[in-house]
Amino acid sequence: MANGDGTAVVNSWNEWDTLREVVVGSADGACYEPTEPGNRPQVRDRPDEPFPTGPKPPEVIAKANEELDRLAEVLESRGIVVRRPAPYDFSQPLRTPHFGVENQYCAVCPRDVMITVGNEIIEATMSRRARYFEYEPYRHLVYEYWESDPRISWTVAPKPTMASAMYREEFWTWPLEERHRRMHQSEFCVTQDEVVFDAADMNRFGRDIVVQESMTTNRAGIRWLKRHLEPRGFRVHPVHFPLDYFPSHIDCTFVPLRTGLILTNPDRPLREDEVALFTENDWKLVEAPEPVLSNSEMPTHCQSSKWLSMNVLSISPTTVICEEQEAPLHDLLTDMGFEVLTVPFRNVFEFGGSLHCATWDIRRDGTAEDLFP
Ligand code: DAV
Repeated sequence: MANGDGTAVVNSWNEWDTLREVVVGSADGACYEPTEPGNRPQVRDRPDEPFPTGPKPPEVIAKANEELDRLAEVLESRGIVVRRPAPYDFSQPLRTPHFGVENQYCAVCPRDVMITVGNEIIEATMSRRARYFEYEPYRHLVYEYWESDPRISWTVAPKPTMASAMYREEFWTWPLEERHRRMHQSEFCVTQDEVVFDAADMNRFGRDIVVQESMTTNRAGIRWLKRHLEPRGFRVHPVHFPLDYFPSHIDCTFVPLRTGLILTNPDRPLREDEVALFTENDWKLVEAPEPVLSNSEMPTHCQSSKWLSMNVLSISPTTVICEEQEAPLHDLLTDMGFEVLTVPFRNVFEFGGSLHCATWDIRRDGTAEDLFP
């Protein structure tokens, strides 16, 4: 397989090996996410109020940037190289042959679009119109890495049309009972006709890649990943969390912390027949504690759940960075032998992500291990 000796400029095989270089997102130029067939953003607890459009207020952006900069400083203080996205005008509307959208989103969450799989960088197809060009703020970095080391490969996944036919708009109006009835069908707001995936629906475990089927990743997307990665020596495992009726991105649901240990979401158990892969290989699944903030205490325009609490960033198999107010999680991790570093990050929640979402690892120690022999 494409298994180097771990010395390439781009080298990251899992979520926890010692981190050497990372991209931290930026809120510069961020806009509110527009309403579109793949997304119905709502003002928290006031679903009838119109969701704002256009650029986010400068003070909201400044507060998030302060926390992102602080994270960058903490990482640098640990000797990790930190890179940032290039400026990008997200207020530009988009018009393609298949859709138009009034503005784009932001570069707070590189994890959603970019993924390092071993020595390869993959740009995800993305699932929402406003995020179609979200790879652009990272392209200067991709070119730099790709030019500097011939061992790096770079793949852009096929762009879907994002035409109306790609979406199932009734999804948004299904009553709860209907969602429950359909929970094992894995049919959400995107249909199965085109290849669709966000990078954040993947977890990396050495030569095994786990992919969640979700609102942002369909079965064709998983098939594409399988056909792309398996000839390169990886194994791709689809996973499902049937009680999550609005699944999007795996990193608030299933969070590997080191070899043999995964932090899980007590509200979203892994489908029963999929647990065996982990338990039969002696992996321990440990439930995250109840988050400190309830869903209604999350920022007004945040579209993610309270489980951003468990969206932690591992900088080594023994050191984890957590949001500073999540004391029950700090205690659990400390009890399990981790060194816990904390940073304030609540103002970044407004943009839909926490520490894992807001980063993209470029280089960690290690090579392709077989963790599920
Ligand atoms: O579980 O609330 C988080 C999405 C992070 N990008 C959730 C989704």
